[in-house]
This record gives sequence, C-alpha cells and structure tokens, in this order.
Amino acid sequence: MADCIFCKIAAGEMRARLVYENDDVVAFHDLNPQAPAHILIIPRRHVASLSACSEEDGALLGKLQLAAAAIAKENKLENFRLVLNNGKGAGQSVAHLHYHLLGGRRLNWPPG
Ligand code: DGP
Repeated sequence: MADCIFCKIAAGEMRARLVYENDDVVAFHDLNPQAPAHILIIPRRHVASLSACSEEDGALLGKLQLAAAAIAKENKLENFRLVLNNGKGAGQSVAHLHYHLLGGRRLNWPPG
C-alpha cells in the first residue's frame, strides 16, 4: 500500500534494523523500544489490522506467531510477551498488522 510505512520497510524502500524475513513475514527493531528487546513482526502483504483478517488469513497469522517464537529463541528470550494493538483506542498507530515482541526485562501484568 503506497502510504504505509511498514509496507515500505517490507519492500526495502525504507530502512529498518531487520532481524528476520521470509516470503510472508518481516521483523525489525521498533524505533521506540519499550523493552531491551522490542521487535515488530509484520506480514509482508498489507493487512490493516487483526479485525480486517478473515478465514483466509489464518495461515498467515500462524506464520507471524511462529516467527515470533523463532525470533525469541534466536535472541535467547525465554520469557517474552507478544502484543497486538487493534484499533486506535488500543494504541494501534500504524495501520499495518503487527505483533510487538517484548522481552529482556520483567513484564508486569496487567499491561496498561
Ligand atoms: P502500534 O502503536 O501498536 O501501532 O505500534 C507501532 C510501532 O511502530 C511503535 O511502537 C513505533 C513503531 N514505528 C513507527 N514507525 C516506525 C518506523 O518507521 N520504523 C520502525 N522501526 N518502527 C516504527
């Protein structure tokens, strides 16, 4: 999608510190980290949000979560949290589906 920053990162048109990529998934360090490890995991294809997903996106959602587990393992993160903000009121500021992988510090519950 033309105006989407995460589409641009996925296409290599905008710089980011990539940590993982395959045909369907791209992961990179968050620009504004909230933990020592804060990695964003996105689908290469533009999907606006989890609410915008349908049955057809089931495999893609699984791939994103499996990528998160692989990245956590690679980075020796035994404890980590996967966060998905859906909608502005929940803190979604970029309208391209993404998981936040957070780790490297104690993560309190409940989240704010
Ligand atoms: P959310 O608020 O859930 O939509 O998360 C969006 C995250 O994306 C936020 O933590 C900051 C990060 N972010 C925004 N723009 C960029 C960018 O251009 N590069 C990188 N690496 N991260 C970005």
